[in-house]
Amino acid sequence: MSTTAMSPQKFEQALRDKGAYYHIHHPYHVAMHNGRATPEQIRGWVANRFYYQINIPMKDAAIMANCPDRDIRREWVQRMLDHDGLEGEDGGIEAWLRLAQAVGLEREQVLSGELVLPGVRFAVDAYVNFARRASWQEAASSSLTELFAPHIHQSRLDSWPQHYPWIDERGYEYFRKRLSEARRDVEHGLSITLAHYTTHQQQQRMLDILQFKLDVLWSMLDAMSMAYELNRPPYHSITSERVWHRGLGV
Ligand code: AHQ
Repeated sequence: MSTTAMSPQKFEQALRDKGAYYHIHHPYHVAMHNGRATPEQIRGWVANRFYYQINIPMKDAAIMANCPDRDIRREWVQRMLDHDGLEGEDGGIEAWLRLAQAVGLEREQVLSGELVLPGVRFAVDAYVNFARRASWQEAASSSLTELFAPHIHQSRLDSWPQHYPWIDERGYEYFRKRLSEARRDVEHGLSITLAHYTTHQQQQRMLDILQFKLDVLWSMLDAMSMAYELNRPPYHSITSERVWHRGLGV
């Protein structure tokens, strides 16, 4: 087993090869892509992914709080603004709420967090807590699942309108918005990553960090599969009520 460091080119390719485990390949996502998702499964996905979306700015703020480099912070702050918006510019969280309304969810219900499944909450919280306690470089590099994000956003824009005519197309603005934002994020995240991980051991650590983030995304869809495909939401054998803990702090 080689213990010499990979060249930056080989290291980047090793990161890109992790795309094999991206959640675009998860059966839940494949069903949505192929038009086999029910309205309840689409709505469940949108309401649960909202918890991920509103936590991204807090994750990015945690990275900035740990980062002493002004030039890095000046660039990283854009990610928070992309989601939280600016004066006169809605931002991604607002766009996601428009997606929620476009699939037939009530804005207030999504904001309440009552539909967020425990498994989704734990996965997202694991990501945010990792960003809070890891070095800013490791937390920044964990965003590199976005290497694969433009493809997944484009795949939704290509397939959902034809499969789900009942979804108001104005809701797709978020996916269009992320096509360019994700590409810009990846450029910055990749430059930080290729500069930071230079030894064999560090590079193996980064591959493990990326796998952790892939696990976060995959586990979210596993929780949704249990609830919305297998009809086994938490406590389903005891009650049909949504009795699990909440606390979406928007
Ligand atoms: O909409 C997404 C987004 O804003 C981000 C930020 C980034 C990060 O900092 O980890 N990751 C990410 C992702 C978004 N959308 C996901 C999707 O499937 O729509 C993909 C996800 C990612 O690949 O990490």
